[in-house]
Amino acid sequence: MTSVDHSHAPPSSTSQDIKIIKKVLNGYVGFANLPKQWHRRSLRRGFTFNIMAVGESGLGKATLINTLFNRDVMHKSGNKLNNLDEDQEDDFEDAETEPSEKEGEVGVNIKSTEAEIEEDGVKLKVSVITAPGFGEALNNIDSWKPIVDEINNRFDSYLEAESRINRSTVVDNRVHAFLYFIEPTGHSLRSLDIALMKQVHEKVNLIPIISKSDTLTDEEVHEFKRAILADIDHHGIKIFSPSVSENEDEEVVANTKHLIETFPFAVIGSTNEVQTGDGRLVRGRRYPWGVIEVDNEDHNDFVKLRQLLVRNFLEELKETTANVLYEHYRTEKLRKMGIEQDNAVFKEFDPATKQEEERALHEAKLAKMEQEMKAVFQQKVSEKEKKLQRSEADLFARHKEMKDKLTKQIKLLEDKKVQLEKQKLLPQEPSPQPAPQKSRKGFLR
Ligand SMILES: Nc1nc2c(ncn2[C@@H]2O[C@H](COP(=O)(O)OP(=O)(O)OP(=O)(O)O)[C@@H](O)[C@H]2O)c(=O)[nH]1
Ligand SMILES: [Mg+2]
Repeated sequence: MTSVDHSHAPPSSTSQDIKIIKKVLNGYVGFANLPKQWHRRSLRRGFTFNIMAVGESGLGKATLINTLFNRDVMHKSGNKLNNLDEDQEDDFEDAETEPSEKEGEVGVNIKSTEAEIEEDGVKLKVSVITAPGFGEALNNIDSWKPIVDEINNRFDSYLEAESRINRSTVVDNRVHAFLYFIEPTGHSLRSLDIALMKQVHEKVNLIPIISKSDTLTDEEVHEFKRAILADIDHHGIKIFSPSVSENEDEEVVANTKHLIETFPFAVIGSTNEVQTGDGRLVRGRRYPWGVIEVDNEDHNDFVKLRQLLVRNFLEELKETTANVLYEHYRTEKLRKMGIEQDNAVFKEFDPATKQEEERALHEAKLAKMEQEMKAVFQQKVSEKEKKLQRSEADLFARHKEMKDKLTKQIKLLEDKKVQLEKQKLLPQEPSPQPAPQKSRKGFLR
């Protein structure tokens, strides 16, 4: 930007040409502020995160979710299966207002619990979707169906909202993370586990976890993990794996790789504080032989799970849901409806195609310019040619004219010559006036 400093340039006519232009050296456009703007907007609107937690009854789903957000998001069941620390139950405050789930109900239901939590002024709306009744029937062949239906319905309502004209109000209810709770048997996956995971792995970010891992020894956990990964691999089940970008900080890369190596996480949950042998107050579970600490990486993988779900990869989970899983669902759905997606419509989103398009456009422009230049040149040449032709014709005409003139002169001279020669022959014949001719001859000499 330039500005004229009038104090240096008085408006007198004499100094009109001597304007002193001061350049304001301010190249700062201000887009570096974008993250802050985005941050403020996000703070105002808050973040949403939808987790589906599925596993058989009493596997510690509610406890783990509460441990994850460090508050009573979920209602804990009275099921004491594997609960070695029953006195902890007394401290629990029931935070959920929803009616108590599934007494005497048959089949799988879907339940959603919402909670809005705030940390340092940042709002997070968590929605926890559970499937009470899963795996409880005598025949669990179709146990997964209501779960898959729920995931699909959520995709469908997003698809519907997205195709409405006013998109600003689209609420994202899609499942961003799917925690599958594996019973700590120490053996291998059961057919129910495999059937469920196979049904959902292409629709959600599947995160299998071994729950209540305090009921297994370290060796058992190690062996169980190995067996689970082998099963998952054998059945071609895809589990969520955070992306590792080598461009990132070395420490971040190492940490992410370490997370992946620790799959599937073996976790414990507890919102109760207990005192350790050395007098520390920690979240954990007390045993006659000591305390198992929730937030201690040497004791279990809870800290890693929290990193994966909340601290480091919440955005990536949401992005993968939107860009990969939902996109896949949408394309498949449209294909089934007989609407083949016209990829040309999405061309501009593909940088390679866009670049190619721009190159083609540029080339076409160049070709057009070349054509125009050629045309101008051609025109100039033909004009010159015409001019040359015209002057050639001119010259020719002039040449002809001169030639004609000369021919005429030659003829005239020749005629004269003949006449003279005739006259020359005359003196041999008697001449009436010999003397003046002589004198003329003498004059000519
Ligand atoms: N040993 C042990 N017990 C746990 C752990 N997590 C939860 N429990 C106990 O297991 C019982 C069931 O826990 P919930 O969190 O209610 O389990 P749930 O999966 O929500 O159960 P349903 O709602 O019936 O499906 C409770 O008594 C918990 O105290 C754990 O990591 N280790
Ligand atoms: Mg529960």
